[in-house]
Amino acid sequence: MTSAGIPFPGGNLQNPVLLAAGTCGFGREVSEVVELEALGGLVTKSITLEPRVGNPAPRVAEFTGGMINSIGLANPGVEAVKREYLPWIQSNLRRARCFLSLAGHDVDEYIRLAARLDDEDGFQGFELNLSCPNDQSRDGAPFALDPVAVEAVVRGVRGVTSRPLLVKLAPNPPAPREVVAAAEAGGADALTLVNTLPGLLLDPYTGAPRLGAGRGGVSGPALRGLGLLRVQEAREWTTLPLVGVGGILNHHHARSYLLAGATAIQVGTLSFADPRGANRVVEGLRRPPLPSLSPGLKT
Ligand code: RRO
Repeated sequence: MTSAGIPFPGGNLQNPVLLAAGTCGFGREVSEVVELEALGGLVTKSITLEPRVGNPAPRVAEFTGGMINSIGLANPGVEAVKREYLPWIQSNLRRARCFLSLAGHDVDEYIRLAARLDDEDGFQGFELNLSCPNDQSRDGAPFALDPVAVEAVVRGVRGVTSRPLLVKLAPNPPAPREVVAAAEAGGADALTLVNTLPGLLLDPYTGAPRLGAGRGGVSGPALRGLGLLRVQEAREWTTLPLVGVGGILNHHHARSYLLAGATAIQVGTLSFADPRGANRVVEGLRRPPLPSLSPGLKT
């Protein structure tokens, strides 16, 4: 990190720590507890063309290694975001960068979303969410598992905006290298690795799913090893900036992602347990590493 910040699509980041999509609403919702302007930035809840009510409760459940969610893309829809949320972002975020997360049923929906938002002010770029494990479009198979679908969405959106495009990928594609190549071929400016991993928690006595929707997406420490692997291997395959996300609880974990080749990192699950956790990661990264302690450090 230089005093001028970290080069990143859409403008330098003041530090490499962003809030992950779906964990901070549109910024305003968390602004009384999180010091947003001390962060590198945030990614909003995924936005769809029409409002979505989301899945039945409970939508989140904890387990020893993290948590599982099935929010079901609950969001107010693009027109309400323009009317009710973007003005706040525009007047309140100066130093922190903002990326709008977009999600759709098909290529056309992503294109229409980007086109409707492109002329608005207050944000730097888009994060295309191609990897929601809780969307039943395409028979529940996220775009990010299929290189052909990834390239089609990214190329389609690239055709309607010159803003930076981050592309959020899944942790479990059958052919990870092909997916990375497809996102790059379509015109991605950066890759966000990774979204949550499909999973299921059951009540051990009744067998009932702990989530109202049944299955969901696993996040938190259980995901960190896979997230790091996806970042490190992507670093071998592309020169695009990478944003690492998955199980970051502290600055040690953030450092691991940066050493694996990420330019920036996102904090997600941590914020639910500790809303100021991302601010603490920023503060921890400012302190010099302690190499003499690191060999025995269990992170
Ligand atoms: O809303 C969700 O259920 C959700 C989304 Br869009 C996503 O990308 N990842 C996730 O774990 N949950």
